[in-house]
Order: sequence, then C-alpha cells, then structure tokens
Amino acid sequence: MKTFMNLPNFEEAKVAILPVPFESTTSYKKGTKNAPKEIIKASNELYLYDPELNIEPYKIGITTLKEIKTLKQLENLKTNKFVIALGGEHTITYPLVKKLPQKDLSILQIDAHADLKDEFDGNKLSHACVARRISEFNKNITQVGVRALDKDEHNYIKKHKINTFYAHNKLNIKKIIKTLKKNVYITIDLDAFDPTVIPDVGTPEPAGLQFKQVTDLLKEVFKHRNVLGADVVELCPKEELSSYTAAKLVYKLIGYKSI
Ligand SMILES: [Mn+2]
Repeated sequence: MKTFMNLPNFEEAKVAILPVPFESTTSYKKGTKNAPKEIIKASNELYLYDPELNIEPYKIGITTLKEIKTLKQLENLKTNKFVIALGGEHTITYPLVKKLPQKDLSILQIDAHADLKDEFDGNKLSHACVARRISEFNKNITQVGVRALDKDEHNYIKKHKINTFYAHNKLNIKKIIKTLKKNVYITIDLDAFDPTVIPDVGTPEPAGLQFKQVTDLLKEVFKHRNVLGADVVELCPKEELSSYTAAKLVYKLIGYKSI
C-alpha cells in the first residue's frame, strides 16, 4: 500500500496514519472498505504548505502504519504516536476510544447521526450504535452536526446529558469547547458535512456542515484541549472530490496538531 502523501515511513514520526478498511454493518451505500486506500491516493494531490497556519504540516513527521482489518487488532494496537485512523465504518471508533484512559476524556463526535441506537439490524456493534456503546463506559460525549436520529435517541441524549449540538442551530464553537474535558478524542463521520462538500458517504444527509465550520472548530479544540487521537470514517469513495476533501481534512488535523 502507498503511504500518506507518498512520504517515506520513519521511526521518529509523531503522527501515524492508520488505514482501517473495516466494513461489516453498512446499511445503505457500500464501499467504505475502499476509503483508506482512496484517501491515501488523494493525499498525493495535497499541497505541502498550509497558508492558514503558515507551516508545512508534514514536517511534524507522518508515517503510514500497516492496515488493520479487525476490531480486536485495533484494541490491541500499541503506539506512542498521534494516530489518525482512516475508516472504514464508524464502528472502528469503539475500540479506538475504549483503549484510552477514560479519566478526563471527552469524545467529540462530528456526525449527521447520533449513533445512539441500542441495536441496529439486530447488531449491537453496528455503525449506528457506536456512540451508544461508547456511552456505556464514558458519557462525556459531545456531538456536532446531528440532524438525523430517532425519538428514542433524543430521549437518551436528554436522560444521559449527552452534549448534542444539532445542525439546525448556529454552530457555537465556544459553547462546544466548554463541554469538553481536558483530554479529547475526535471522531469525524464524513456524513456530518453537507453532501455538496462530501457527497460520497454511506448514509448521506442534507443540510450539513461546511468544511470551514469544521476546521474552525477543530482548530479551537486543538488549541484549548489535549487531543489524544482522531479518526475519519464512513467515506464511500466514488469520485475524486470526496476522497480529496477527506485527505485535506486529515492534513488539517495534522496541521492543528503541529502548532
Ligand atoms: Mn456515525
């Protein structure tokens, strides 16, 4: 497999890109198992320089790990690098969060869906249940961009004081940051974006977030909190636009981690 931005892998790199082509419970459009490969392919088109930050973020050191295909292997992965996992379906977030120390940890979930269903299609580890599974051991969850959920999920949010910022309200970055504890894990389901920004996702949903809204939020999170890791999930690659935009988002994460 090619590496992110075609950079040579090296031991001392601070950031690790982890391809996770895991697809087992997709319910609508299929193909997210091809996402890591397509994001990495698109990453070769990125400019090295980031004018917003006035740096070349790749200089922090980026290495691309060998792909991981099972949830068990994900849970057992040991590395001291800042890992950005490329899904695959949203289920992969569960082992990635579970292995972290939960004390003072918040999960920032940028997503069109609440993913708080107890089960979906008879499966408790469905992509539509990932936040629910995480909430069973850590309820410090902040959701941004949500616009598709059941009444039951809404009741769960109220009952367990999940911090859900719906897409129909104006994005209030200050308010979002206030809900986050000292340490933060970031999971970005690409369906959070408006489908005009990233059309190729497993379960597209209209009236979503713009690219700059998300990067403005991420920039503030990295500035004010200690981010332990991140994932970018649910791309269902078809055209270059979506894969390239996902790659750009990953590079923005690396940039914000660098400053
Ligand atoms: Mn999701």
